[in-house]
Amino acid sequence: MQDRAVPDGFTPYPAEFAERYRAAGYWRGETFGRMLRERAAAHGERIAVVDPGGASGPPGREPRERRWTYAELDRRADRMAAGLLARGIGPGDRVVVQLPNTAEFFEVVFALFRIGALPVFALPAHRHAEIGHFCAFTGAAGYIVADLAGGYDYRELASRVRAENPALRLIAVAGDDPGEHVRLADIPCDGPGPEREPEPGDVAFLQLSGGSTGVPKLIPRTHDDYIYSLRGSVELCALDEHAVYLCVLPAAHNFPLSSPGSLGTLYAGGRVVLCPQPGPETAFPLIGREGVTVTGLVPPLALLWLDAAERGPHRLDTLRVLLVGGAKFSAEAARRVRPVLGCTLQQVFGMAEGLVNYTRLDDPEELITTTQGRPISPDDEVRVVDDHDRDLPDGTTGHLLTRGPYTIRGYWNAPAHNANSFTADGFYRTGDLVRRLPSGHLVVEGRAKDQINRGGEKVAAEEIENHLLAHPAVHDAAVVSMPDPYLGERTCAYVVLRAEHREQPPKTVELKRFVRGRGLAEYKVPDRVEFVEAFPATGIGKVSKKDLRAAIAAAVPATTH
Ligand code: OOB
Repeated sequence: MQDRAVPDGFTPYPAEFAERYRAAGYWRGETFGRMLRERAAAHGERIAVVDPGGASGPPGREPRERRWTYAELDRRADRMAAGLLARGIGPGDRVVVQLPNTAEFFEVVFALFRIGALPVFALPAHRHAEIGHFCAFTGAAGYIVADLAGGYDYRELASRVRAENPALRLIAVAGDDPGEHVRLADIPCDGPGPEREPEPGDVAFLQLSGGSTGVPKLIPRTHDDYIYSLRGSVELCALDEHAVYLCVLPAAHNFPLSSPGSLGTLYAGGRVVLCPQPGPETAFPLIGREGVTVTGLVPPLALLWLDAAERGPHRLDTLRVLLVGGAKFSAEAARRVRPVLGCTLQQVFGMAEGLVNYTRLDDPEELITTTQGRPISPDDEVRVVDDHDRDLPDGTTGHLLTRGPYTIRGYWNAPAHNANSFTADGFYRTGDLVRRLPSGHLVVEGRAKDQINRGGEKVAAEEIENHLLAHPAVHDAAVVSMPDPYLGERTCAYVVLRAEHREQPPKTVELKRFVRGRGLAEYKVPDRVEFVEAFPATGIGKVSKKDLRAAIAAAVPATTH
């Protein structure tokens, strides 16, 4: 257990900025623990979380619906906090949380917030390679998982991770466990709570970066900065205590968590309905039954919903706002939202590192459908620069740099990366290529970072290349995006084989199986593998990914998928 709630490796906001953000009223000294306490005091009998069941457990298990009021969530968070403390989880400890869209997610996360322990927000899709890294890199004291979800048994993963990480003091399983781990349901107790409350400037949790490096970097967010982004989002998305937010994407991801997401909805005193599966066959009946008013989707899901809504009569009339973000939403698809779903589209271009842009609800339809919005805060500083960090005029595409009241000043414990990812004066290099309109709206034009955006799921090329390089037949590997009409992009791995393997090259499926076998999230397994004798080179002899992208785009026109 650490003495200090702010762990080493956090780059604080410089004092003059912190003062300015406080003076401007952005940072109001709120914490998540107190926020829930206050909502429970103000409207304890209102429903906070609806979990229809069905997101976890063995196939065929009868879904068990849960509806928790604010008072109940508050009480559960206290009892869970007391139980976790009793089992040795203390202030400053890191706890990897990997739960599907279930009510326990909120019980656990608010308990950790109250203790001042830091949830590390893993996604259900992560496997051994990712979870092992999060545990080792953060020196995690706990790991909290579901029993079974999406046909995968997380308890086996937990056993393996425990064997490799002696620092893990607690593995807790939401659901059934035959005895190796602790059942989450057995943890809550009426023991004492934390001795001291976390401070608003403390790190509240570690979020994951989409990443462009060998391993994902971790993003420390404070209570103050994150709650400001929630308050701003709640205002721009016009949420109040009558809001009913359907959480469709994995709850731990920054978009459904905070834009305005489930935490924004709880901040507003509204109701969060958890969607166990993202498809329209599950989501549409829930929207009708629960009177959902707002939800957020990545573009491929939005397309799926639009097609389904066009096909049949559905009760979607309560839906007021559909947020779409995580990847570029095409203008053609964007124009279909209002006529087909009968609600306002709000594009959101955000990043777990901070900056979030929204189109405004009363923007003209043209801005709503063709831009990715403008920043939440008047104090979000946005620069669009050329390759030498020189500012470009509006209308010219360049690199997006940003600094502001809810954008981090550094990744967690990553000084070498920080030197590359931030300017000397603290601007975050987003790796996105954007064009700014005179209204301040941004249009995302592309990406300079070495990443593939697979329908909102980010794949760092280097990470996959490293796994491919571990194969005995692979001499070199370069992973690039290829166009796809549904996901926007998919991954293509170009591979140069070792000379002795060229006669009998491994099959594509074999390489995919190999990567999968290294314990990677399924969305990172290359969609396509191309064998080449050598890579095209740039003028200075580096692999020209631009040429590789052009080659695969020509070979696989977007429409053939
Ligand atoms: C969201 O967060 P991350 O951290 O998974 O990914 C951030 C990156 C951005 O840098 C950009 O490359 C891309 O995702 N992105 C978009 C986009 N929204 C995100 N690219 C084009 N158009 C958009 N609308 O993805 C995220 C976090 C909070 C809210 C929404 C999305």
